[in-house]
Amino acid sequence: MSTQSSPQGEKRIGVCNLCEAICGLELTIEGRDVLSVRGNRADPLSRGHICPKGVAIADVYADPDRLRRPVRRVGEGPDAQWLEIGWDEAFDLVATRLARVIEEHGDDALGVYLGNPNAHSLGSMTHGTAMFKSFRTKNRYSATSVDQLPHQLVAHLMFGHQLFLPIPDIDRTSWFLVIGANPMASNGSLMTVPDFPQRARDLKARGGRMVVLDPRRTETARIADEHHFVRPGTDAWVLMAMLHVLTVEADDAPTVAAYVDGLATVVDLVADFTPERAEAMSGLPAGEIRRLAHELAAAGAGVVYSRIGVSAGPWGTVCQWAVNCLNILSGNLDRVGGAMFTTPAIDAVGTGLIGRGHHDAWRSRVRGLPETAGELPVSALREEIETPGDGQVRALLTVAGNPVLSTPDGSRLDGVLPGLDFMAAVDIYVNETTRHADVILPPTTALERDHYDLVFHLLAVRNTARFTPGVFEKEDDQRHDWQIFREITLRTTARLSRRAPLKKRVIQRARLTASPTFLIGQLLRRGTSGVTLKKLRARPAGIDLGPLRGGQLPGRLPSKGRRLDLAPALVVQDVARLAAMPTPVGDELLLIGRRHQQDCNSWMHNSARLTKGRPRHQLLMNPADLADREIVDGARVRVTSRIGSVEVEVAASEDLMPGVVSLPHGYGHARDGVLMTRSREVAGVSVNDLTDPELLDVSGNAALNGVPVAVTAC
Ligand SMILES: Nc1nc2c(c(=O)[nH]1)N[C@H]1C(S)=C(S)[C@@H](COP(=O)(O)OP(=O)(O)OC[C@H]3O[C@@H](n4cnc5c(=O)[nH]c(N)nc54)[C@H](O)[C@@H]3O)O[C@H]1N2
Ligand SMILES: Nc1nc2c(c(=O)[nH]1)N[C@H]1C(S)=C(S)[C@@H](COP(=O)(O)OP(=O)(O)OC[C@H]3O[C@@H](n4cnc5c(=O)[nH]c(N)nc54)[C@H](O)[C@@H]3O)O[C@H]1N2
Ligand code: SF4
Ligand SMILES: [Mo]
Repeated sequence: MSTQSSPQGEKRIGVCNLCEAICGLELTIEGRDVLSVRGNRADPLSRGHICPKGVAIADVYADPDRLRRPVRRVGEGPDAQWLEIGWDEAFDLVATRLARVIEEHGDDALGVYLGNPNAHSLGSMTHGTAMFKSFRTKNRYSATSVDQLPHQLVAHLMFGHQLFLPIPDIDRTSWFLVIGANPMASNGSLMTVPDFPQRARDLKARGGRMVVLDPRRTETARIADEHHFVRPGTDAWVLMAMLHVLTVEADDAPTVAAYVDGLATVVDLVADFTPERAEAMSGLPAGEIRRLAHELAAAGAGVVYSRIGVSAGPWGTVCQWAVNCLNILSGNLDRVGGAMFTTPAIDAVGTGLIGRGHHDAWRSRVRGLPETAGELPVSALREEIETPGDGQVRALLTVAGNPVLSTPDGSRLDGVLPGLDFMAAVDIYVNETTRHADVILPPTTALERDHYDLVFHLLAVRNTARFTPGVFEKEDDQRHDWQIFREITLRTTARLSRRAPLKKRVIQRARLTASPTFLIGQLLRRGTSGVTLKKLRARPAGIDLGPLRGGQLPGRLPSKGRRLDLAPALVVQDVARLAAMPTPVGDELLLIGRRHQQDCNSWMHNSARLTKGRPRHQLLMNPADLADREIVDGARVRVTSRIGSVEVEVAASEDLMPGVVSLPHGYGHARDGVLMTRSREVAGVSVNDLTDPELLDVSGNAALNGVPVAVTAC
């Protein structure tokens, strides 16, 4: 821990875990107070970058609404009271009730939901994973199926591992096509890229180009060299047409490396997907589609990147597959300036720490939806709780998640939670979801725990390693999340009549008892980078392992036989479904999401610092669409989908493609029993009261973008 005392407080190195950019922080603290937060210039990855949320990490730490000790709910709804209880009592209560449900109704009667912050906590990666393994339920859900599931499924099918994900080499590319991502607001996703604004300026300065396809002229579109509107949900047509140009229309027959199978199938598949058909579907002119394909082919070092606007759409899987194909066919996979694979100090892929993935090993009970990598689509959670019968979910454990606001038809999920026999939450707030829990177990937060990032070094635009000890010591009556997971696992399994063999139990206990930091030390020793925990402790800003390295394929392909499958059967079938999609009629409105730099999914609205000033949850709508409906800018409108309706203020914006409206997610806080003072004032409405659990990509990922809606004056 680097410590310097001065009258103005002590300097400490910290790390921000609020988004995937994992910025290094320099904090000034005094006693238990944070005096200031800055970016750490010495950090080899984030180089001093920080956004407004990084500063607000101090607000989470100091928030009086944050839970620090377990609470038990007494009473229901608006009259509910929360009683503080001791940790021992809380662990026993949770273990007893979970075990009872499993004993009486079977393993699948326990449902679990893992929220986004799990990926940002070391303890969750090491010990949370072990806890979930110990529950043998098929009713496992997470934010993955409202997010990046198509990326993982496609990586599993094409490369042989769900997390062997190609990352754009933004620092060396000369042509960067960004589809359905807004890194100026989100700071990058499946591309850990702290300081995106500077890296984008550097791209421009070396003569490179950035092109953005998005139904909204976003902050990223504004700084790009080119931006084109694309009708929501039709990117697959554009990408297929670009593949058509690179193959069917090319002067020379396309070639791929010897380790790539399936080229002929791809050429067949894209034969009818002409740029002209793509224009009719997407609104992007055929000539532009051809030019973009030619530019990519000629770029020398170019890369196509797409994210949640596309992966959380109706054709997420086809789109991610097509993106990979474009990078492969243009010769940009595994090449400097293209789409590259990281070589992190702890290689969660190569070491098998994270499984390769699988698909359709079982299906959900009610709707028959296939699992992916052991998870069912969260769009199926509500019906699994609501529908009686064998395997019905009767107890729910949520960890760092708020599915009532984050998943489709959230209000109906909200409505069925009180019917559970038992619900427990590992969370730091009484929020829209956890207010239904019988018990909430609050862990320590980012500034109070050690961190090594097992996930985001794997996805970063540069290879680095960093270990950050907790900035503050935890108080005696606090628990780290890994300690909570350990206790729930050991005490629940001890109460079950089905017992694993003694040897297995001894190993499990030993693993759960070792701290995450100890495990990191071991994992580093298993790697080949030469980085050790000791070296990392001596260099708290992090160790630079250099730029991404090309030429790693086929040696590092995780698939059996080190082959790359360009034409997985699942994708081939879904392309047939795409081909049958009717041409849009044009007069319906399509709803998409958006992220604002100062929002953080559903939970940072409790920071006064991040929520002061003008509200930013309005429905954005093109002035022409408003005029058609005789609605004035600023009016209250009713937005209605097949699922429900919400009332919200509308803001006219030329930035929206005509026919498209946008609402951010993570709002809708003014509900009985939510104990988050500032969030309740911010209120807003939840876009997921409009999104539809029936609208799914073939992977099971929710199609949150491109939802048909009507907008009327109130
Ligand atoms: N319509 C629409 N819906 C979306 C999206 C969209 O773009 N549009 N985006 C989707 C995406 S990408 C995601 S990732 C999901 C996110 O949705 P969720 O998975 O529900 O995650 P959050 O909204 O981030 O909620 C995080 C919860 O974790 C708690 N928390 C914070 N830090 C910690 C911690 O350290 N430990 C524990 N135990 N708890 C903590 C917070 O109190 C909060 O309750 O939303 C999805 N929903
Ligand atoms: N400030 C902030 N940063 C965040 C988060 C946050 O809540 N706030 N959340 C974090 C999380 S969990 C994630 S997963 C990442 C996500 O990171 P990004 O993927 O960059 O997420 P968004 O900013 O929502 O960008 C998605 C873009 O897709 C566009 N879009 C919507 N529908 C379509 C479509 O059909 N086609 C095309 N081409 N574009 C479409 C939207 O207009 C939007 O600009 O951000 C992370 N960072
Ligand atoms: S960009 Fe992300 S990691 Fe960096 S300070 Fe902001 S929220 Fe934190
Ligand atoms: Mo996400």
